[in-house]
Amino acid sequence: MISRRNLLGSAAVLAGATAVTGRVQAAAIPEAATMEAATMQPPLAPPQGQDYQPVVTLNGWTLPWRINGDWKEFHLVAEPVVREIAPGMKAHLWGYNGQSPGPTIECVEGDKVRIFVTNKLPEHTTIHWHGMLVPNGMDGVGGLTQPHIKPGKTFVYEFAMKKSGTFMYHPHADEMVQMAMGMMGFFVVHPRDPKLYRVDRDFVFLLASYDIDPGSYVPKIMTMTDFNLWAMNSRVFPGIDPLPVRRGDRVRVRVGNLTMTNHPIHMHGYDFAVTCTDGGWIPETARIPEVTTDVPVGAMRAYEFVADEPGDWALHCHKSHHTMNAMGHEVKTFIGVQTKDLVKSVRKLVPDYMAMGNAGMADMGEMEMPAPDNTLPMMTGFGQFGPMEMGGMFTVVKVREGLEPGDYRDPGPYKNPEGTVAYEFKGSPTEPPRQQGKAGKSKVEMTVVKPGGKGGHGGRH
Ligand SMILES: [Cu+2]
Repeated sequence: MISRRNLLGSAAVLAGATAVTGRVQAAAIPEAATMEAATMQPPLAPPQGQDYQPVVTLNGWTLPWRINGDWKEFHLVAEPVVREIAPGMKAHLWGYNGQSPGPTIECVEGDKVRIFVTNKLPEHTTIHWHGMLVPNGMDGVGGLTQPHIKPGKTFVYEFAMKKSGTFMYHPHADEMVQMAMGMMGFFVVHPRDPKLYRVDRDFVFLLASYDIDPGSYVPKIMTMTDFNLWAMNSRVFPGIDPLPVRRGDRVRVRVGNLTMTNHPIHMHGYDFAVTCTDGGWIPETARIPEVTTDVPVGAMRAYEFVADEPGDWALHCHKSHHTMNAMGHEVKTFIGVQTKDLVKSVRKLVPDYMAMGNAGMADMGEMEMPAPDNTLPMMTGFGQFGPMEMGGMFTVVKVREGLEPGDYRDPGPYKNPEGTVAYEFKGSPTEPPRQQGKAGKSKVEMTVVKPGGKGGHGGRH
């Protein structure tokens, strides 16, 4: 028989035990894994008793965890890092565990997660778990929901995964600086039912932008819109990993945007449907077919397709300035300008001077322009058919027959079946005369209307 006193007693013991469990176990900090490489690391297989298709982080990795009782424990270290943005350029950023972005955190709906965050930055920080449903005091807003994590200190975040989905983490302390410096990471929560929303390949990346002057290493943190490096996982083309996919795979691509502008992410070769946002899964009846999905600032989109058409399919931001590197926006437009005489006179002062751009800028894709150290060419990269004239947020989905599950190595350029590549016309060289419509026969007449004297806006120009 349980007396009232006993009942109270055991409840107190239970409550005490829970508290003690939390504090005592949190006293032992798990080892913090760190990553030197800026290339895609193999996905981490689910632990025993759990089943999901692990995600793959472009040019990134997944944070190992340890099981402690019924908690999954992770350790993030906020610290200065050196990130290779693409071969030939390194940036001095802030990130987590040796890289920017930080490692991807992966777990399962219902998991209890304890995340240790050690601050090795020169200033305080916090971590906000973007999109995740957490107790208010775990939300990571410095000053509002917790004291800041001072340099040298470690804080502990503890929460249960209330729902599956696509999330990210980033500081909520001196945010403008810390995100401009590269502090961000992906957070994926898999459904408890392993069959729900299952795909064969699941890729993740975060969009970031940096403003790094040619020849320098540190991003200019005050830049608001005029960035010169548009990055996927703090990498730019041609440094971004391709997405190798086996023909027939169901594929998910998850994108988060932590830049200061929207990015219409466009993929060639397929139509797809957005299936998940940072707010949750989209019901099948509400999905619409698209080939471009706009990823707003501070938002995430996951889209899916079945890879039934082999090839090398471009995947990029559709803002054409975002597929360029180290772009100076003060460059003058020279299209149509006769620069010959100008070049002669400038060469008297600067012997190496070259005029570029009077027939477009494609020639920049081919040539190796002299540039300061640690500077990437504006448009670059070579494909099997020539220069690609790209940079920034651009990569390639490589759909191939018979890739092994879990094989994410670059399969090289696509071998197009004979007779399926656009080709040069080599028939009769004489073009038939261009047909002219009715309007073409008579001279087009234009009436120029001069601004009238009564007000308006033309008078003084
Ligand atoms: Cu963009």
